[in-house]
Amino acid sequence: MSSLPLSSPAPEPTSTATPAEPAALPAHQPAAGDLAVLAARAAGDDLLAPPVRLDNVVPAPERVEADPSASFVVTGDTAIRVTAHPGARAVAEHLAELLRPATGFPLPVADTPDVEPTGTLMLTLATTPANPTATPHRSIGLGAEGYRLDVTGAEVRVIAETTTGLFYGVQTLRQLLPAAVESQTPVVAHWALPGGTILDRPRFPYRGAMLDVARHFFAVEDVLRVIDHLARYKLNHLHLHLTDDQGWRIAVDSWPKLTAVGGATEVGGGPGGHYTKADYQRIVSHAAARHVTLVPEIDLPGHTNAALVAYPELAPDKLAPPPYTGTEVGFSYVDPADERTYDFIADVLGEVAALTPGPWLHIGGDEAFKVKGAVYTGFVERAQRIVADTGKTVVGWHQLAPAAHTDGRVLQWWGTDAKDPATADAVQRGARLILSPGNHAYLDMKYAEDTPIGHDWAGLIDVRRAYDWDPGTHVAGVPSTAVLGVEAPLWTESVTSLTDIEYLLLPRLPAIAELGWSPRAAHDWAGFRERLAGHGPRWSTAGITFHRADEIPWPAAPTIPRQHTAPDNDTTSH
Ligand code: TNX
Repeated sequence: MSSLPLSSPAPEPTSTATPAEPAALPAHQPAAGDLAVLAARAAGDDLLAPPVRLDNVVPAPERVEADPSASFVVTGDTAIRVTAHPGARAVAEHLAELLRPATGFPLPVADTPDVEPTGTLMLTLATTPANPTATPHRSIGLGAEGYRLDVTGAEVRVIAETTTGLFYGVQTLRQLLPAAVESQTPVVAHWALPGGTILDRPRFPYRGAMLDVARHFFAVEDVLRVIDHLARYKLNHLHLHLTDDQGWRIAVDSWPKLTAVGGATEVGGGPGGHYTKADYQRIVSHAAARHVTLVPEIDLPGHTNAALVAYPELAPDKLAPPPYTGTEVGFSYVDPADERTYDFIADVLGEVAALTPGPWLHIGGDEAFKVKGAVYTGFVERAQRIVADTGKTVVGWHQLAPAAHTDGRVLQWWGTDAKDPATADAVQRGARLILSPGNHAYLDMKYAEDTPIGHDWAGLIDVRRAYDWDPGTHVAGVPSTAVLGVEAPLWTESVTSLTDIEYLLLPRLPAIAELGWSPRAAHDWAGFRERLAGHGPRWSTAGITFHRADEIPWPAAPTIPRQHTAPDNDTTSH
């Protein structure tokens, strides 16, 4: 990074799990006068430094045509103009909020009824009723999430058919500015964007991550921050694993003991916790503002010990089991032979559906080892009908496969051997697949033997292993047309803090994001690791923890030359 923060970036979260990221400033800070000198020098350096390359974007865009002769410089006079439309205006405000802290520029936002807004930085929604004919991008059809970005010496223009497309254009624009743009305090830098055109749209419509908030509970703020990480990489779904043996995390008014009793535990015996409906709504709206859809999971019929502790009437023997704070799986289940169980499911799914604007309800279905054969499929078929009655579409782990097909049904593949006749058969009968192969996409797997947290039952997953597979051809007998997309699950048996979450997510989450977004023709490990490397300084500057995987050629940490001998006789050179 060739720019100089004028004050320290946000502090790195600390954890023994995370190798300390070199700070942007040395521990011993230069005096104010030195800072001014260094700032001027950094600004001068930056004037000479080339801007970020136009193709240096993660996930890789569909088409990039660089114009090396042009670059646009964001200055204190830059203004954002946007098509008059509430959603488009919200994206323009989001852009301004991304750029204001580091640049210190006012970046006023104004909307306009003009078919083509004019100004310096323009976001054009091409298909508003006021603007039915403005489709200069028709050549590729940008669709529901695509965008076109044009950068010339005079202006920057993002065009899309939807506000989601505009949002993704803005995420790309953010990556094309120097890493210092991630600073939360003003930085002296040359805010250049590389010239040229990007035409971009996703390969798959479903691109997601899962956070297990049941094994360990995580505060709303932590979930919001994970959503921010998703949005950066154009991931559009957050699957929340809300219930498991160790804890029930979502308030259900008609069954209040689920949270009061079932929510008060977690792995290791901590106090657990749960989301009130207001908490959940905060998550929903933060996600919506970042074009992320929430996918709530109520895991059934297994993984239900917390529910049985709260309501023993749901247990097969009608006896309350002890609360569970270990990490075994497959021992608990709600009684499939009792009608009360289906009342419970209808109440819970009804309330969760009412809180959730997105189309999906995930009903788990994994590792119900004690509910077998026809009893299992019968249970799943009833649960699927209950989901349909809420107006939502069912998602479940691929163990749901043998049950009857129901409209729109989506299975989530978490196998490690890339073949399963029952799943292929369910796809033949109309199911679509989300790809989360345990041996590539499970972000709770360790990177390497010495990774301090995580599992290894599906093997070690370094960045290359997370990246080098093809969701379109991965499962035998499942054509790419049946693949809805990809999801990276993060189970949290050994994950106890936001720092731990970020350490496991980054840098593998962008690898999964690229598989979901970029055309297969763009798949290239050598190029990906180079592009990914530039994100290290972005995360450091933003105070985000990540694993400095040695497969990635991270740039050297920024250094500030010492101006004077330190009073403590420290002669270390920086
Ligand atoms: C398997 S994957 C599980 C989870 C565990 C995970 C740990 C799946 C659907 N079930 O219950 O947390 O392994 O990696």
